[in-house]
Amino acid sequence: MLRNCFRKNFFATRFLFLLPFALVLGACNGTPGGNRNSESSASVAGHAGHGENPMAAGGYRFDWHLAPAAVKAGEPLQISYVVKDGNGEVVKDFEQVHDKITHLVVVSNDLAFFNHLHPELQDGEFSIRTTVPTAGAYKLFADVTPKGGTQQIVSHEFRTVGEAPTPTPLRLDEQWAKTFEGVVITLKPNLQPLRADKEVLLTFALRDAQTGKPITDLDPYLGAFGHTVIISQDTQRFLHTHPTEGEMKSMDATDDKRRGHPEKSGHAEKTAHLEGGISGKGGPDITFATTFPVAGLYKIWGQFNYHGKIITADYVVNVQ
Ligand SMILES: [Cu+2]
Repeated sequence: MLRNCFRKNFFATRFLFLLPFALVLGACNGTPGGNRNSESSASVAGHAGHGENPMAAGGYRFDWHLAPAAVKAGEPLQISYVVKDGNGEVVKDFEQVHDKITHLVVVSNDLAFFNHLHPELQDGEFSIRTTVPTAGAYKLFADVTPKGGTQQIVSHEFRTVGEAPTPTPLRLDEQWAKTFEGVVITLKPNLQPLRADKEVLLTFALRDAQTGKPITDLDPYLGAFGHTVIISQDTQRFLHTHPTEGEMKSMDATDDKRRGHPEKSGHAEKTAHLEGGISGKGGPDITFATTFPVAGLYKIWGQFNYHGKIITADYVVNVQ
Protein backbone atom coordinates (compact mmCIF):
# COMPACT_ATOMS: atom_id res chain seq x y z
CA MET A 1 0.00 0.00 0.00
CA LEU A 2 2.72 2.33 1.06
CA ARG A 3 4.85 1.21 -1.80
CA ASN A 4 2.03 1.68 -4.25
CA CYS A 5 1.44 5.04 -2.83
CA PHE A 6 5.07 5.94 -3.25
CA ARG A 7 5.26 4.57 -6.74
CA LYS A 8 2.14 6.31 -7.81
CA ASN A 9 3.37 9.62 -6.58
CA PHE A 10 6.85 9.05 -7.80
CA PHE A 11 5.81 8.34 -11.32
CA ALA A 12 3.09 10.85 -11.25
CA THR A 13 5.41 13.63 -10.36
CA ARG A 14 8.45 12.48 -12.32
CA PHE A 15 10.83 13.59 -9.70
CA LEU A 16 14.36 12.83 -10.59
CA PHE A 17 15.48 13.10 -7.02
CA LEU A 18 14.30 11.49 -3.86
CA LEU A 19 11.25 12.96 -2.38
CA PRO A 20 11.24 13.58 1.31
CA PHE A 21 9.28 10.65 2.63
CA ALA A 22 6.97 12.75 4.70
CA LEU A 23 5.88 14.61 1.64
CA VAL A 24 5.10 11.38 -0.12
CA LEU A 25 3.03 10.26 2.82
CA GLY A 26 1.35 13.57 2.97
CA ALA A 27 0.53 13.39 -0.67
CA CYS A 28 -1.03 10.00 -0.23
CA ASN A 29 -2.89 10.44 2.98
CA GLY A 30 -3.60 14.09 3.02
CA THR A 31 -5.69 16.17 0.82
CA PRO A 32 -5.55 15.16 -2.79
CA GLY A 33 -2.58 16.96 -4.20
CA GLY A 34 -0.69 19.28 -1.95
CA ASN A 35 -0.72 22.11 -4.36
CA ARG A 36 -4.05 21.35 -5.84
CA ASN A 37 -5.43 24.70 -5.14
CA SER A 38 -8.06 26.67 -6.75
CA GLU A 39 -9.88 29.87 -6.56
CA SER A 40 -13.32 30.34 -5.28
CA SER A 41 -15.35 31.24 -8.28
CA ALA A 42 -16.29 34.43 -6.50
CA SER A 43 -12.76 35.69 -6.42
CA VAL A 44 -12.08 34.50 -9.94
CA ALA A 45 -14.98 36.45 -11.23
CA GLY A 46 -14.37 39.41 -9.01
CA HIS A 47 -12.43 42.44 -10.01
CA ALA A 48 -9.37 43.60 -8.20
CA GLY A 49 -9.70 43.89 -4.49
CA HIS A 50 -9.97 41.41 -1.72
CA GLY A 51 -10.48 37.73 -2.29
CA GLU A 52 -10.22 34.48 -0.45
CA ASN A 53 -9.26 31.10 -1.62
CA PRO A 54 -11.06 28.47 0.38
CA MET A 55 -9.65 25.56 -1.58
CA ALA A 56 -5.97 25.49 -0.69
CA ALA A 57 -4.89 21.96 0.14
CA GLY A 58 -4.12 20.90 3.68
CA GLY A 59 -6.69 23.30 5.07
CA TYR A 60 -4.73 26.42 4.13
CA ARG A 61 -6.51 29.49 2.91
CA PHE A 62 -5.15 32.42 1.01
CA ASP A 63 -6.47 35.91 1.49
CA TRP A 64 -5.54 38.15 -1.40
CA HIS A 65 -5.52 41.88 -1.33
CA LEU A 66 -4.87 44.22 -4.21
CA ALA A 67 -4.48 47.93 -3.72
CA PRO A 68 -5.90 49.98 -5.17
CA ALA A 69 -8.97 47.86 -5.71
CA ALA A 70 -9.40 49.52 -9.08
CA VAL A 71 -6.11 48.48 -10.67
CA LYS A 72 -4.91 50.68 -13.49
CA ALA A 73 -2.41 49.65 -16.14
CA GLY A 74 0.95 51.32 -15.67
CA GLU A 75 0.16 52.53 -12.18
CA PRO A 76 1.52 51.16 -8.91
CA LEU A 77 -0.22 48.06 -7.71
CA GLN A 78 0.33 46.46 -4.32
CA ILE A 79 -0.24 42.73 -4.33
CA SER A 80 -0.57 41.10 -0.91
CA TYR A 81 -1.51 37.68 0.35
CA VAL A 82 -1.87 36.08 3.73
CA VAL A 83 -1.80 32.33 4.24
CA LYS A 84 -3.97 30.92 7.02
CA ASP A 85 -3.84 27.40 8.36
CA GLY A 86 -6.77 25.11 9.04
CA ASN A 87 -7.42 26.87 12.36
CA GLY A 88 -7.56 30.25 10.71
CA GLU A 89 -4.19 31.25 12.19
CA VAL A 90 -1.94 33.35 10.01
CA VAL A 91 1.10 31.34 8.92
CA LYS A 92 4.32 33.23 9.58
CA ASP A 93 6.98 30.63 8.94
CA PHE A 94 7.72 29.34 5.48
CA GLU A 95 10.29 27.06 3.97
CA GLN A 96 12.80 28.55 1.66
CA VAL A 97 12.31 26.89 -1.71
CA HIS A 98 14.57 27.88 -4.56
CA ASP A 99 16.14 30.57 -2.46
CA LYS A 100 12.84 32.26 -1.63
CA ILE A 101 9.99 31.81 0.80
CA THR A 102 7.53 32.72 -1.88
CA HIS A 103 7.39 33.02 -5.62
CA LEU A 104 4.75 35.03 -7.38
CA VAL A 105 4.10 34.87 -11.11
CA VAL A 106 1.95 37.49 -12.80
CA VAL A 107 0.64 36.81 -16.29
CA SER A 108 -1.89 38.46 -18.51
CA ASN A 109 -4.69 36.12 -19.51
CA ASP A 110 -3.36 35.92 -23.06
CA LEU A 111 0.08 35.04 -21.63
CA ALA A 112 1.70 37.92 -23.50
CA PHE A 113 2.86 39.44 -20.22
CA PHE A 114 4.93 37.51 -17.66
CA ASN A 115 6.57 38.64 -14.46
CA HIS A 116 8.23 36.55 -11.76
CA LEU A 117 8.40 38.30 -8.39
CA HIS A 118 9.45 37.60 -4.83
CA PRO A 119 7.23 39.45 -2.35
CA GLU A 120 8.54 40.29 1.10
CA LEU A 121 7.01 38.76 4.19
CA GLN A 122 6.06 41.01 7.06
CA ASP A 123 3.90 39.94 10.00
CA GLY A 124 2.52 37.06 8.03
CA GLU A 125 1.70 39.09 4.96
CA PHE A 126 3.48 38.76 1.65
CA SER A 127 3.51 41.98 -0.26
CA ILE A 128 5.07 43.54 -3.32
CA ARG A 129 4.61 46.61 -5.43
CA THR A 130 4.49 46.17 -9.15
CA THR A 131 2.70 47.31 -12.30
CA VAL A 132 0.93 45.64 -15.16
CA PRO A 133 1.43 47.04 -18.64
CA THR A 134 -1.99 47.11 -20.24
CA ALA A 135 -5.64 46.97 -19.31
CA GLY A 136 -7.23 43.56 -19.16
CA ALA A 137 -7.38 40.35 -17.20
CA TYR A 138 -4.45 38.98 -15.24
CA LYS A 139 -3.70 35.92 -13.19
CA LEU A 140 -1.44 35.58 -10.19
CA PHE A 141 0.17 32.33 -9.08
CA ALA A 142 1.64 32.30 -5.59
CA ASP A 143 3.86 29.47 -4.42
CA VAL A 144 4.60 28.95 -0.73
CA THR A 145 5.48 26.08 1.57
CA PRO A 146 4.39 26.68 5.18
CA LYS A 147 6.91 25.26 7.69
CA GLY A 148 5.79 21.76 8.44
CA GLY A 149 3.14 21.91 5.74
CA THR A 150 2.87 21.07 2.10
CA GLN A 151 3.58 23.24 -0.87
CA GLN A 152 0.76 25.49 -1.92
CA ILE A 153 0.30 27.02 -5.33
CA VAL A 154 -2.71 29.21 -5.46
CA SER A 155 -3.98 31.43 -8.20
CA HIS A 156 -5.96 34.61 -8.14
CA GLU A 157 -7.41 36.60 -10.99
CA PHE A 158 -7.98 40.28 -11.36
CA ARG A 159 -8.87 42.74 -14.03
CA THR A 160 -7.70 46.25 -14.51
CA VAL A 161 -10.09 49.10 -15.09
CA GLY A 162 -10.35 50.36 -18.63
CA GLU A 163 -10.82 48.68 -21.91
CA ALA A 164 -8.44 45.86 -22.68
CA PRO A 165 -6.60 45.80 -25.98
CA THR A 166 -7.29 42.85 -28.24
CA PRO A 167 -5.59 39.82 -26.69
CA THR A 168 -2.42 38.68 -28.39
CA PRO A 169 -3.17 35.26 -29.85
CA LEU A 170 -0.89 32.52 -28.61
CA ARG A 171 1.17 31.56 -31.65
CA LEU A 172 2.95 28.28 -31.86
CA ASP A 173 6.69 28.81 -32.29
CA GLU A 174 7.92 27.21 -35.49
CA GLN A 175 11.52 28.17 -34.78
CA TRP A 176 12.93 27.07 -31.50
CA ALA A 177 16.16 29.01 -31.84
CA LYS A 178 15.31 32.55 -30.74
CA THR A 179 17.45 35.49 -29.77
CA PHE A 180 16.96 37.17 -26.41
CA GLU A 181 19.22 40.02 -25.37
CA GLY A 182 22.15 38.95 -27.48
CA VAL A 183 21.83 35.27 -26.63
CA VAL A 184 20.53 32.67 -29.03
CA ILE A 185 18.54 30.20 -26.99
CA THR A 186 17.40 27.01 -28.62
CA LEU A 187 14.73 24.92 -27.00
CA LYS A 188 15.39 21.25 -27.59
CA PRO A 189 12.81 18.86 -26.19
CA ASN A 190 13.90 15.22 -26.11
CA LEU A 191 10.49 14.22 -27.36
CA GLN A 192 8.78 15.31 -30.55
CA PRO A 193 5.94 15.80 -30.72
CA LEU A 194 5.43 16.65 -27.07
CA ARG A 195 2.95 14.40 -25.39
CA ALA A 196 0.72 14.93 -22.40
CA ASP A 197 1.32 12.88 -19.29
CA LYS A 198 4.76 11.80 -20.41
CA GLU A 199 7.96 13.10 -18.96
CA VAL A 200 9.88 15.36 -21.26
CA LEU A 201 13.33 16.83 -20.89
CA LEU A 202 13.42 20.40 -22.10
CA THR A 203 16.94 21.53 -22.88
CA PHE A 204 17.77 25.16 -23.47
CA ALA A 205 21.03 25.55 -25.38
CA LEU A 206 22.58 29.01 -25.04
CA ARG A 207 25.09 30.63 -27.35
CA ASP A 208 26.31 34.13 -27.95
CA ALA A 209 24.43 35.70 -30.85
CA GLN A 210 27.49 37.53 -32.14
CA THR A 211 30.23 34.98 -31.82
CA GLY A 212 28.12 31.84 -31.98
CA LYS A 213 30.11 30.49 -29.06
CA PRO A 214 28.35 28.34 -26.48
CA ILE A 215 27.72 30.18 -23.23
CA THR A 216 29.39 28.49 -20.31
CA ASP A 217 29.34 31.22 -17.68
CA LEU A 218 25.76 31.39 -16.51
CA ASP A 219 25.41 32.38 -12.89
CA PRO A 220 23.03 30.65 -10.51
CA TYR A 221 19.51 31.97 -10.37
CA LEU A 222 17.27 30.95 -7.49
CA GLY A 223 19.61 28.17 -6.48
CA ALA A 224 20.00 26.67 -9.94
CA PHE A 225 21.28 27.54 -13.40
CA GLY A 226 17.85 28.37 -14.62
CA HIS A 227 14.21 28.39 -13.88
CA THR A 228 11.16 27.69 -15.97
CA VAL A 229 7.52 28.43 -15.62
CA ILE A 230 5.05 26.76 -17.93
CA ILE A 231 1.42 27.81 -18.19
CA SER A 232 -1.32 26.33 -20.33
CA GLN A 233 -3.15 28.53 -22.80
CA ASP A 234 -6.27 28.54 -20.61
CA THR A 235 -4.05 29.50 -17.60
CA GLN A 236 -5.40 26.51 -15.68
CA ARG A 237 -2.12 24.62 -15.50
CA PHE A 238 0.98 25.99 -13.93
CA LEU A 239 4.29 24.13 -13.87
CA HIS A 240 7.35 25.42 -12.12
CA THR A 241 10.55 23.61 -12.91
CA HIS A 242 14.18 23.81 -12.01
CA PRO A 243 17.02 22.10 -13.83
CA THR A 244 17.71 18.44 -13.50
CA GLU A 245 21.23 19.21 -12.35
CA GLY A 246 21.57 20.37 -8.80
CA GLU A 247 17.93 20.52 -7.99
CA MET A 248 14.66 20.33 -9.67
CA LYS A 249 11.03 20.66 -9.04
CA SER A 250 7.99 20.30 -11.09
CA MET A 251 4.52 20.93 -10.04
CA ASP A 252 1.16 21.64 -11.34
CA ALA A 253 -1.09 24.20 -9.81
CA THR A 254 -4.58 23.38 -10.51
CA ASP A 255 -7.81 24.93 -10.98
CA ASP A 256 -11.49 24.88 -10.70
CA LYS A 257 -11.79 22.23 -13.34
CA ARG A 258 -9.88 19.74 -11.31
CA ARG A 259 -11.54 20.55 -8.06
CA GLY A 260 -13.33 17.48 -6.95
CA HIS A 261 -11.26 15.21 -9.18
CA PRO A 262 -8.71 13.86 -6.76
CA GLU A 263 -7.88 10.97 -9.05
CA LYS A 264 -6.35 13.45 -11.43
CA SER A 265 -4.29 15.20 -8.90
CA GLY A 266 -1.58 12.61 -8.52
CA HIS A 267 0.91 14.66 -10.43
CA ALA A 268 0.17 17.82 -8.61
CA GLU A 269 2.58 17.17 -5.85
CA LYS A 270 5.39 18.70 -3.99
CA THR A 271 8.81 19.89 -4.33
CA ALA A 272 11.80 17.74 -4.85
CA HIS A 273 14.10 20.21 -3.33
CA LEU A 274 17.69 19.49 -2.53
CA GLU A 275 19.25 21.91 -0.16
CA GLY A 276 22.68 23.24 -0.75
CA GLY A 277 22.20 24.96 -4.07
CA ILE A 278 24.89 25.20 -6.65
CA SER A 279 27.99 27.15 -7.28
CA GLY A 280 30.28 27.88 -10.19
CA LYS A 281 29.17 28.61 -13.73
CA GLY A 282 26.57 26.92 -15.88
CA GLY A 283 25.81 26.35 -19.54
CA PRO A 284 25.60 25.97 -22.40
CA ASP A 285 22.85 23.36 -21.99
CA ILE A 286 20.34 23.60 -19.16
CA THR A 287 17.84 20.78 -18.92
CA PHE A 288 14.51 20.70 -17.14
CA ALA A 289 12.32 17.68 -16.62
CA THR A 290 8.61 18.22 -16.70
CA THR A 291 5.33 16.62 -17.56
CA PHE A 292 2.56 18.42 -19.37
CA PRO A 293 -0.65 17.28 -17.71
CA VAL A 294 -3.00 17.59 -20.68
CA ALA A 295 -2.82 18.31 -24.40
CA GLY A 296 -2.94 21.86 -25.71
CA LEU A 297 -0.84 24.93 -26.20
CA TYR A 298 1.52 25.99 -23.43
CA LYS A 299 3.82 28.91 -23.00
CA ILE A 300 7.23 28.27 -21.52
CA TRP A 301 9.41 30.95 -19.93
CA GLY A 302 12.98 29.91 -19.27
CA GLN A 303 14.99 32.30 -17.10
CA PHE A 304 18.76 32.49 -16.94
CA ASN A 305 21.19 34.68 -15.09
CA TYR A 306 23.78 35.92 -17.57
CA HIS A 307 26.26 38.71 -16.97
CA GLY A 308 24.16 40.26 -14.26
CA LYS A 309 20.90 40.15 -16.17
CA ILE A 310 17.96 37.79 -15.99
CA ILE A 311 17.19 36.72 -19.53
CA THR A 312 13.70 35.40 -20.09
CA ALA A 313 13.26 33.17 -23.12
CA ASP A 314 9.70 32.32 -24.09
CA TYR A 315 8.28 29.66 -26.38
CA VAL A 316 4.84 28.43 -27.28
CA VAL A 317 4.65 24.68 -27.71
CA ASN A 318 1.93 22.28 -28.65
CA VAL A 319 1.36 19.20 -26.55
CA GLN A 320 -0.53 16.31 -28.10
CU1 LIG B 1 10.68 32.77 -7.91
